Amino acid sequence: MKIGIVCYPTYGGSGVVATELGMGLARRGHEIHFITYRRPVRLAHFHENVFYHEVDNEDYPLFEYPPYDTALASTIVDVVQYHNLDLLHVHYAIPHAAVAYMAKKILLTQGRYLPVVTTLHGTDITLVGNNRSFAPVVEFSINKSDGVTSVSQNLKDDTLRLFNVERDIRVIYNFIDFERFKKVNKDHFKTILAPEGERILVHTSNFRRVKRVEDVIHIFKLVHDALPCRLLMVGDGPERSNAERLCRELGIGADVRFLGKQDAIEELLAICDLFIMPSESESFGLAALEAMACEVPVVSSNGGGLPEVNIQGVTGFLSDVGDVADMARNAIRLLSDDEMLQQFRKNALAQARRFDIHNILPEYEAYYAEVLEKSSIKVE
Ligand code: GMT
Repeated sequence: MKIGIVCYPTYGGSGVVATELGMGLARRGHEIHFITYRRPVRLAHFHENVFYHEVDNEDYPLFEYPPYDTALASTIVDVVQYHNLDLLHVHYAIPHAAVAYMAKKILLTQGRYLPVVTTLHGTDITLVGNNRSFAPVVEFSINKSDGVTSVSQNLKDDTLRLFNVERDIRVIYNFIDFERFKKVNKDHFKTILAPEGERILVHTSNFRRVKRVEDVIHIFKLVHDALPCRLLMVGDGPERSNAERLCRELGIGADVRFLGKQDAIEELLAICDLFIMPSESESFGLAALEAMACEVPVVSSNGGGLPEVNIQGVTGFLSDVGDVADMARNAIRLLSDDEMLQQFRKNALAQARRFDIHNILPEYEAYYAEVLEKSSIKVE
């Protein structure tokens, strides 16, 4: 198939999933065309069957906000026409699903039907999409897509609860590539970061409010009071300076390392004992899955789709959102018991294998085939 993929190219779950999906499909022989305003972070090297089309968002003194949607729609039309795409897959509803509808309408005037699949990732539904300034367009464009997928059952349920959706939504989970995410020996890192054999806790995110980064610090403070440990904070975003200030206030600054954005996240996960994810809501929690694939158990909130990924008492523990005392208790329990920690490490890996890229990619391929078949009936 010739597939166009529209996504956000920056650090963030939806862009990562879209890029890994495209590269995985290309390895399976499909021709993939990424259409974004910047080269996706994970598309660093040359890949056979992969094309990249940059959206040229012309600026002009009249524009306070350059009209990205218009530029994106024009680029989609252009790429579909000249590369003869079979299908367009847009990731994150805002504004991609609405822009895809516009491109589809333009292409129809030229006698070409462009089937569109929209993947809902989370905040496009639960946080931003639900906002009054976007909701009518989100609802409309979901209903106008030829296929809609969501990354968890919980996100599907939320979408049906929050919007008047007339079409079926297919759950296709986030996935993980074990070629990259696996436990490797990085003991030399461990010697540098935890020279006395301290336990290492880790949090990775985009440091937005929804991640409740300050909860991570409060949890760590309680664990730190109970046993020798260090915390790695990976990523960057608006809440980072608050978190750094809180560490200083709590007197734990020396044992917390803010590492900023990191590409080789798997190398850091390799030396970690516990992943902390106290998010307000998480449609799936790709970062937790990445940790589990590297045999790191997870202490998380039970917000959104997290219970579909992190299994209570098996791969980690779940607590109510904001219950830092309970999360800290669970962390201390796990980190103080070697046997239990080893068992949870194994369980985490076994659970992560359910989301192996080799199982999930065929689900997307089958779904595309279904959508294409229905679309061909429409054209006839
Ligand atoms: O986590 C974020 O805020 C980034 C966001 C995105 O769309 O880039 O991530 C969402 O999509 C990921 C991939 O499908 C999911 O694994 C994350 O759980 C989801 N984030 C939230 O729901 C907060």
